[in-house]
Order: sequence, then C-alpha cells, then structure tokens
Amino acid sequence: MCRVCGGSVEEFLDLGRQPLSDAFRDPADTRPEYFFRLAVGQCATCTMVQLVEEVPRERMFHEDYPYHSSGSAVMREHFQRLAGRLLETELSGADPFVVEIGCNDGIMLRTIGQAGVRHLGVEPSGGVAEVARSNGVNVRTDFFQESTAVEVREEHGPADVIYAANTFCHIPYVESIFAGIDALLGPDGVFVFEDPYLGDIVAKTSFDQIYDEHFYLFSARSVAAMARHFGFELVDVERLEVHGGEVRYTLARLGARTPAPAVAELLAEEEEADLANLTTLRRFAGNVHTIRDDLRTLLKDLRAQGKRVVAYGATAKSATVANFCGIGPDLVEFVCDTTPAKQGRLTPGSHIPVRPADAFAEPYPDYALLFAWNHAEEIMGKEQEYEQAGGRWILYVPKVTVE
Ligand code: JHZ
Ligand code: SAH
Ligand code: ZN
Repeated sequence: MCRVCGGSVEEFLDLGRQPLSDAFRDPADTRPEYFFRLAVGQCATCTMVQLVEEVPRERMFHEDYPYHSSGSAVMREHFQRLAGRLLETELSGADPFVVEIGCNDGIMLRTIGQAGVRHLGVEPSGGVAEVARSNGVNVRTDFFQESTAVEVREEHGPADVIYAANTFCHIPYVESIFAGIDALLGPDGVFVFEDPYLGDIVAKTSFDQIYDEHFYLFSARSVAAMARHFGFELVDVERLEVHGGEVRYTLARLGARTPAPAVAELLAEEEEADLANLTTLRRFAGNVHTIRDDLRTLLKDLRAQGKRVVAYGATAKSATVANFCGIGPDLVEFVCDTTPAKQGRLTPGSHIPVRPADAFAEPYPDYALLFAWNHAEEIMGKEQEYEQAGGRWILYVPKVTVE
C-alpha cells in the first residue's frame, strides 16, 4: 500500500536481498548481517515511486552512521551557496528561524550559524550531530516527526524555512512529517527539499539510487500530488546536477504563494517523457538488468586477463550495485574511501575491504570502478596522475563504459 495516499503499489523492479547500505562491517564481526528485499513500485493513484519493504529507521540512522556530508568539496560549496541564497531571500526578515531536517555534520547550517541566524538541525545520528555541534551548529539529536516539530515550535516559535537535503526521501512516514511541517512552519514559510530525481534516474538508468535509505524516488508530479494531499502546494522546482541529478522542491501552504512557471514546465517535461507510465519504469528495469550483465562480464574478463581492479568511493549506492551484480573481493580487490568510519571495514553484503584514499596509488590499479560516479568531476580532477599512469575508469551510469 502506498505510504503517501494508501493506493495500490505496482512493483516494477526487484533488486533482490540487500544489506543496509551504510552498514560497513568490522571484519571481526561474526554476527549475521541484516538483509531485506529491495524492490520498487509505483502507486497507481498518486504515481509515487517507493520501496515495497521498509527498513526500521533505527537500523539505518544511529550513533555510528558513517556518512559525513562534508567529504566532498563540491557538496560543501553547493550547500554554502544554498545557505547564502536563503540568507538573502527567505531569511532576510527580522529575526528569522530555519530548521534543517537531517543536517548531518552541519554542511549547510554552519554557514547559517556563522551569519548569526537562528537555526536548529534535527539529526538522529548522534556521531554526525556531534560533528555539526563542533562546527557551531545547534542540533537536536532526534528524528523529525510531528511530536518533534510541535516541541520545536513551542520552544523556538514558527520557522520561516524548513529545509531538508537528501533526507525527506529517506522518510516513509510522510503523514507525520507534513503534520510536523504544518505545526512548525509560519503562515508564509516554505518547506524546501532536494532529493534524487526520478527523471534523472530513469534517463541515466542510475539504479544505484535505489537502496534502503532512499525510500521514495520523487518526481514533480508525485511531489505535487503529495503536497496537495496534505494541504500544501508545490510552488517551485529547480533541477540540480549534484548527486547524479536532483530536484529542489519548494512547498508552501495551499494558496499562500503563486507557483513559479518552472513547476508547469517540469510537469510538462515529465508528461513528454511518459515518466509516470509503468511501461517507462518497466523499460528502466530492463536497462538495469543489461547494466548488471555488462558490468559482470567486463569485471570477469578483466579478472581472467589478470588485470588489477579496485573501486573508488565506498558509497551507499554501491551496496546495490555490488550485491545486485554479485561483485565481491573476487572481482574487486578493495575500495578506497576518504571516510575514516568506513576504512578498515568491509562493504555491506559484498565484503570488499575499504581502504584509505592513499591506498589507490600504492601502486595504481589497471582499472578503477568509480562507485562515486556522482563525484566524477571532483575525483577525476584530483586523480589525474592515475590517468597519466595509464589507469582507466570503469563507469556504469548511464551504461557500462571504460574511459
Ligand atoms: P556519496 C549517502 O550516499 C547516503 P552515498 C545518503 N542516503 C544520501 O542520500 C547521500 O549520501 C547524500 C567518498 N569520497 O556522496 C566519500 C572519496 O573517497 O556519493 C563517501 O564515502 N573521495 C544520505 O554514500 C563516498 O565517496 C572523494 O574525493 O552514495 C561518496 O558518497 C569524494 C568526493 C568522496 O553518497
Ligand atoms: N543533508 C545532508 C545529509 C544527508 S544524509 C546532505 O545532503 O548531505 C541523511 C541524513 O538524514 C542522515 O544524517 C540521517 O541521520 C538523517 N535522517 C534520517 N531520518 C531522519 C529523520 N526522520 N529526521 C531527521 N533526520 C533524519
Ligand atoms: Zn499513492
């Protein structure tokens, strides 16, 4: 049943048994890993694309949650720019207040804090929340939901902006979120969120955007329907290039603001692409299987030729790729990653060792499977010596290529 509207959900892609994407494993740990069935469907009523099985939130977001948003220079700049824009627009009045859902290590709110503007991050993962605090950010270690929002409103008053990046699509219980937004947002406030865009996922066959944490794959159409369902309105959209293609959505209370022309434009584009059609999504599922076959064949061939292959970036996304395509330490020697909390551990399910970034050059492999393909520019930019040494990159989005 659809978690937004209660309609029936038609499954179109089954990615099999999958582990928690961010559960990097201590090699000494012998306890069985948690697995669930990763399958995606579409609501026949509101068109929302969503996971068929839900993982309990405490299993994913806890004290040891390893993802630190500030690991990418491009993302640091992205959020600094957004904070600057909010300060000039929605937060330019007298004593404004902004709440961020899922502030992680404070990558966005630190700029707001430095500007002396009242703010609060709501972040359930204690480790990253602590890093945010050390960056001068006010954080409540908690899940955002209706009860949280009511308490924040009582303590701090109404919010001018409620913001969430790469977090709202992680939360299945949208009814409680909207009740919370309703309780906390001022009469002319906006709820702004940015998440991976279904249009890009289908166009690029970026099926690795599907994993436990990404419960919803939003489109303008499904977000507009969801907003209406809960008494809000989609009033602006902006396409973003980060994380492989996202959309930043702005919601306001119904009738409070005039929707920007960009909303109708994106809706028309989705109509043109037949994005809400199950046939389109089934075609996407077929393309996913082609990528799996091509990638497995390539990696097996390289192994047979005695080439060294390592992976680059122990992303959450790569859990889906490795486990769906059957890629383990037999095909990929190790994966290098700058995140201390991931190093020395094994990738979930596939058990590929994670090593620090400098392991990449000791010595360079023949091929590098770019798990962090969404950061290709940043990574290829700083790994030019690898290419000069004759190293090649393997990409699998939008199709399997060697560059
Ligand atoms: P990256 C996470 O996804 C999980 P992941 C989450 N569900 C989500 O939606 C997005 O983030 C926002 C490393 N790296 O950003 C750091 C290098 O080693 O693609 C990270 O471990 N060297 C919340 O994990 C990983 O790669 C580098 O130069 O798929 C990148 O992870 C750079 C730039 C990154 O998100
Ligand atoms: N905004 C950052 C962080 C994304 S990671 C960025 O774009 O890089 C997603 C974050 O959402 C995690 O830190 C996780 O702990 C947090 N989160 C998950 N469920 C949440 C909820 N219900 N309320 C608030 N934060 C949540
Ligand atoms: Zn629905």
